[in-house]
Amino acid sequence: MRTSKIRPNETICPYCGVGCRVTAVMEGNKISRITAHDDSRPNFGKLCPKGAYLARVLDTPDRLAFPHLRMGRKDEFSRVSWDMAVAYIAWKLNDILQKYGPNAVAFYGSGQLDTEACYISGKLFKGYIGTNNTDSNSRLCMSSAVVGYRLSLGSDGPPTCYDDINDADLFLILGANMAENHPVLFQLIKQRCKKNPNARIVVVDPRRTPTADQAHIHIPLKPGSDIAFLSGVAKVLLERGRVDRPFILRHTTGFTEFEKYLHTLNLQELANRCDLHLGRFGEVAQLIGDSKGFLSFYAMGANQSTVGVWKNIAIINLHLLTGQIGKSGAGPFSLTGQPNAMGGREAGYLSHQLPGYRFVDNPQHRQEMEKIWKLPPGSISPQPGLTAIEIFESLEEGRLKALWIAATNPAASMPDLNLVQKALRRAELVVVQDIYHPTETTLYADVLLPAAQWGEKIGTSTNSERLVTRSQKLVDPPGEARPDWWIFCRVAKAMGFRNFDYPSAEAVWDEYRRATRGTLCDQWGMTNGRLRRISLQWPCPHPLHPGTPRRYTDHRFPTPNGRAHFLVPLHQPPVEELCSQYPLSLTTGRIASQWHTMTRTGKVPELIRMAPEPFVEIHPGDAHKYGLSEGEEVLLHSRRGSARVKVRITDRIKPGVLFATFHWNDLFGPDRAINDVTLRNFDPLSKQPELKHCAVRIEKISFKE
Ligand SMILES: Nc1nc2c(c(=O)[nH]1)N[C@H]1C(S)=C(S)[C@@H](COP(=O)(O)OP(=O)(O)OC[C@H]3O[C@@H](n4cnc5c(=O)[nH]c(N)nc54)[C@H](O)[C@@H]3O)O[C@H]1N2
Ligand SMILES: Nc1nc2c(c(=O)[nH]1)N[C@H]1C(S)=C(S)[C@@H](COP(=O)(O)OP(=O)(O)OC[C@H]3O[C@@H](n4cnc5c(=O)[nH]c(N)nc54)[C@H](O)[C@@H]3O)O[C@H]1N2
Ligand code: SF4
Ligand SMILES: [Mo]
Repeated sequence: MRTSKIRPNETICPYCGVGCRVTAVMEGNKISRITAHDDSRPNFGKLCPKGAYLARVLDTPDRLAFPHLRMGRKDEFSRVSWDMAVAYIAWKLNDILQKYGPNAVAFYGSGQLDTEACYISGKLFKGYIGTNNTDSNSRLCMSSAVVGYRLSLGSDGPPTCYDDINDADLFLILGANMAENHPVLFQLIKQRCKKNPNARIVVVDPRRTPTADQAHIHIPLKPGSDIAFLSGVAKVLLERGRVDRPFILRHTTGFTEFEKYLHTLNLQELANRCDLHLGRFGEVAQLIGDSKGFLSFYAMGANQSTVGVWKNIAIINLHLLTGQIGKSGAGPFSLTGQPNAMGGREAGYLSHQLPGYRFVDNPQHRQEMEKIWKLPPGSISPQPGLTAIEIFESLEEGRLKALWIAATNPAASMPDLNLVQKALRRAELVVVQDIYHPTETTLYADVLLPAAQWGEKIGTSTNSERLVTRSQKLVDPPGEARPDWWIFCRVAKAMGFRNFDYPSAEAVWDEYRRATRGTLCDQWGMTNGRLRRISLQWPCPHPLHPGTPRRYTDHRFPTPNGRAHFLVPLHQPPVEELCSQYPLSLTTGRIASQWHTMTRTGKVPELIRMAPEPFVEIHPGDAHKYGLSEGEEVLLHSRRGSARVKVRITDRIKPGVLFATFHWNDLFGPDRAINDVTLRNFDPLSKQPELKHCAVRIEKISFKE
């Protein structure tokens, strides 16, 4: 579908990866409200409440409008000039580099930075400082999807696009609560079902979520048992001959081993592992077998697991088995969480990546980037750097000395916050670049750098369907707040590095798009002139190219032999076993009205009213067992810490399982952070932590007092 022209005052919503286009209604030089145009792709006039209330988050009393510095952590912050803040950081970093070498410093960024900022932070740290210790909150979010795509199909990046929804007749939504977290995209699915009454939605989630409410089939499996479930479905497809043998023969490898593995499985045993009736495999297999367009959407219920990569691979296996990939209406479609987690990956912001889907451990890739960055050969280290959890572990152990954090709030959003707090306290230098102060993380900083936020700067992002859109500047940032890319350049220059003189975001974009030329995520054809007018989907290899809605339509995959791979998934239950002391499984996630650690959405009264307090969902049977009543405050305890929440009794959750959100944190009072309770164990392949399960017990507060 052709994309409509970007209108004046039209920009992109800075919340979820759906990437809705929003239009600001201006009153003088202020945004008074937000609307959306019916003919603007991808949301066609639709918005969710978070996007609709965006105008409220710009002018708030806690906006960080000036750089701040303090000499000791017990001191108050003082407002300083940019020159002073930048000179201090440059001096401190250079001192640490001289004493301990480049691997004593790290950068922790975010899928909420625009591509320009992700690119420049990588150039500074990986290129000029010479450390690959630059990771992002995507490590908690998308890294299992990244590795899954790469192992199965040869490259990161979804093959699909939103238009596929209109050609699909089966939607498998696994570990994703789209009605709350990707609401506009879910509306497109619902619209499709209305138009085509034969279309079906299957939701695989241990909770009966608002998404499950609207599904034709809900599979309430045991948390962590997805691989058993997906393998069971694959086995039934094979047994019933509902597989696409010509596709498998021509376009895949590894089928023989996969088939052998399926033969060894016992369906009843799999059903027991999932805590499901045996018949459910056949029910879903039948729908997949009959489907002309099978599209699967998956998110954190798949990724945030110690077997997150294998869950991704198990989903992709179903598509390879049935040839449901590389054609319209079909394919695996990982849902991106943040507005630019896709662009960040393209810009190479994880600790093993370089721009253009390149890798630090590939000599040719390093050479190419050294040339673009005008660095002598050998400047980029071949060692993948520390990942999110490892950064905080190293900081706590004292091996890492300095951490620069931008557009993420790890003192609230990382698992096992006790570790994070100890780590930040031990660091010699903590720089936090945010749009507000205080946040849970700015409280640990030595230097605060004020960033311009959504609507206050020009910046580019890629949404879930590889659609690249340029956001416009609508208003001036407050005080001396500046775009993130500008801040990185300023410090780079103060550290004595050349090649950070960019007159504008567009100049940064030009260098970046050149860096993607000829790569799998080619954006060379997306000139500034074009992006000022329209959005484009990569690959877009030359300035007249219309962009590519769908990948792999020739069924050639970017693997050495051009074939996609069947891989035998490893099934393993969640790491932390339940025991008599911690008998309940806690899963964590989101609700529709709030965004992450609430730094923005927590300031909008209309959104707060939709869900005013932190809660825990508990099954009526469990509530009875522990003598709990609706609305009472309880403490959740794990081996690591505790959090205080209100009881919400509901049969939407399975017996033995609890659900809480990670939205409310320390700024809302003591014991509010659910990540004091969660676990830092991660998938060994993707290093993504298991935020969807830990063992807890529930305690009445009255017992304690
Ligand atoms: N309103 C709102 N929207 C958001 C966000 C937000 O903060 N608020 N954040 C954005 C971001 S960054 C992200 S990553 C996405 C996340 O979007 P989602 O992945 O949809 O969000 P979650 O609520 O974390 O988890 C999804 C579901 O996984 C289920 N689940 C837990 N364990 C398992 C399991 O073992 N198997 C299966 N199959 N399911 C399981 C949970 O019950 C939950 O319903 O949302 C984006 N959109
Ligand atoms: N228990 C549990 N924990 C989780 C998850 C879970 O499901 N359960 N999900 C994980 C996932 S998927 C994610 S993505 C993370 C999200 O966790 P975080 O990354 O911590 O999320 P936010 O609260 O959105 O933090 C973004 C920060 O950037 C600031 N900011 C906004 N715009 C800008 C900007 O333009 N520039 C700068 N410099 N700053 C800006 C905001 O004020 C805020 O402080 O949480 C993870 N943590
Ligand atoms: S669906 Fe996502 S991108 Fe669209 S308005 Fe809501 S939060 Fe913004
Ligand atoms: Mo995320």
